[in-house]
Amino acid sequence: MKKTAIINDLSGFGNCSLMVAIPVISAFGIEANPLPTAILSAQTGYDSFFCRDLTESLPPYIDEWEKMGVRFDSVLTGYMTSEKQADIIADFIDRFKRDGTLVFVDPVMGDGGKIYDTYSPALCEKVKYLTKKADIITPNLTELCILCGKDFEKISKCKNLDKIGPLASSLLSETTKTVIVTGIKNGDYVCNLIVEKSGCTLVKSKQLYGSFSGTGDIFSSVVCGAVTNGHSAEYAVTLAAEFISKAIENTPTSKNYEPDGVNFQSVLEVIVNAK
Ligand code: PXL
Repeated sequence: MKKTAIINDLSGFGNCSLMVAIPVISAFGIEANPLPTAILSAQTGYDSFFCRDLTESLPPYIDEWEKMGVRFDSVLTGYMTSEKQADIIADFIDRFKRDGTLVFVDPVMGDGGKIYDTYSPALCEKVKYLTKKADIITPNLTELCILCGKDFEKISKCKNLDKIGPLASSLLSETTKTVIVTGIKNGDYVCNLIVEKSGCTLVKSKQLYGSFSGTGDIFSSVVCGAVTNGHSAEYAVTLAAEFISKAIENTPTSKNYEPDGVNFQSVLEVIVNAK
């Protein structure tokens, strides 16, 4: 059985991070091995939440995995709580990346032009450093602008998407072969742009009402699962967009922002049937 190390927090409510990554990766028929970075009563978009950072627990946890001699087909990272944690995750990648191990870094730092309150400029720098170790990165437009030092307002105002491709391709390297810019709003559509050395591919979906916690984590988990199973980035992104659209259709809400996230549990068969 293939194995993916999932480095993320466990939030009790919000349908995000490990709460989505474990079931989604499992639906691909891949063993989902969690490395929990923090526990939260609910994700940070709720008015109140408890958070216990697990940074100090990571080194002995990782050492045990190393002693077991486990090998991963892929590694997926997401939200992180501190600079020290980012350093430990970078070291984890150096220790566990073997020939054939795919590294997916979702550079979670913000959304809608805003950096999350819990992300300092120093932590964003660490995330930027971590992206350089990844085969595939999945920034949203806000995160792409942070990674490239660009102004979100200017980039997001452009009606055509011409400015985004060159920005994303500036992040390509010998290591990073694919940059997927997620959730770009364009008229009635939401677009995902896949940027590789060979060119750009745009995957368009109808824009649905609302903004939901955890959809970025669902997206990165689907991309990780599909590519780990040998599918192309385009197949993975098309599947992620379809899965998220179906989950949103199954999530009745009248709120502009829904901290509870989407009801992805009811549509997991989309992945099981496409894996
Ligand atoms: O979905 C990203 C995410 C993950 N984990 C926690 C968060 C967020 C976004 O706000 O707060 C704890």
